[in-house]
Amino acid sequence: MQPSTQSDVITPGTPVDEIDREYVLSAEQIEFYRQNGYIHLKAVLSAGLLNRHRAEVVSKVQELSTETLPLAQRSTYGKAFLQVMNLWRSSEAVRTFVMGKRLARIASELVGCDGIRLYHDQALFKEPGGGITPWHADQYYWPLSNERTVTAWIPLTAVGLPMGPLSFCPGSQRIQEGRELAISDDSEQTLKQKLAAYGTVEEPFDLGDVSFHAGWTFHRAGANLSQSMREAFTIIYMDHEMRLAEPRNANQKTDRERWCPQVRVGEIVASELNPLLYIADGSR
Ligand SMILES: O=C(O)CCC(=O)C(=O)O
Repeated sequence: MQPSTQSDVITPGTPVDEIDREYVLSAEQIEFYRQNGYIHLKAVLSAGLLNRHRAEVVSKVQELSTETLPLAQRSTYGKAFLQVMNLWRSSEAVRTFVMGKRLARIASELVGCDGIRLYHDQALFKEPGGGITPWHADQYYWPLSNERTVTAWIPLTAVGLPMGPLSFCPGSQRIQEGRELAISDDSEQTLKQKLAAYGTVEEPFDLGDVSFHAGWTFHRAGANLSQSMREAFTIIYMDHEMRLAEPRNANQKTDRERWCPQVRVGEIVASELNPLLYIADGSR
């Protein structure tokens, strides 16, 4: 994907915070996402904004991570990253970032829905020497009624290839086989073989780049071979009219309790944890 040029739209006289300002997507970029199930966008956020966000996220991960085992004693999942979820609930600064309309609007336009809600956020910090993130599709974990979901993967520093940037299998959001696999050694082995014919796109990320991938797009990340922490923050978005589906596996039952409290099967997933982030008519 060729880098897009930065193309903010600012109405004269109405200062808008960067995190709410529009990032104009071209029709080609939207088409690229729909064909390939992911897109890597350039210059979405400024270094200043990201550095401030990074400082807060790093301190929250230090405070809230419950991982105590040395890398060598962890499972494949545990070696992949330190994972701290829904930071927007414990930090006002992260809340402002996650509530921002800039990324939510991109999500809405890529998915093709007229409003976006939050499913949840998470910090995914791959430690120096941390292992691979095995091939998987996120929506295996989610008790959601349709495919209108998208994750923004936001590196908080530049991420070169040795650090394990997120990589994607283009077009794999249409593949049904392998959707039943949780992140594991098995998903890595099985999907590596199944997806080989489709290829993998693995690219370094500059600071400011953000990728978006669909819930059923297969993706992975390499090990962190560098001496630095690979710090990524993700926001998972869903169609604002998404409904709760009957959980289809144990992981979906856990997700339902964690991210959709009090929502009943068939209802719109609009608990206090799922705020409306963007509406195309301008009302939000
Ligand atoms: O950051 C990683 O290593 C994995 C991220 C991922 O799988 C996701 O955001 O869906």
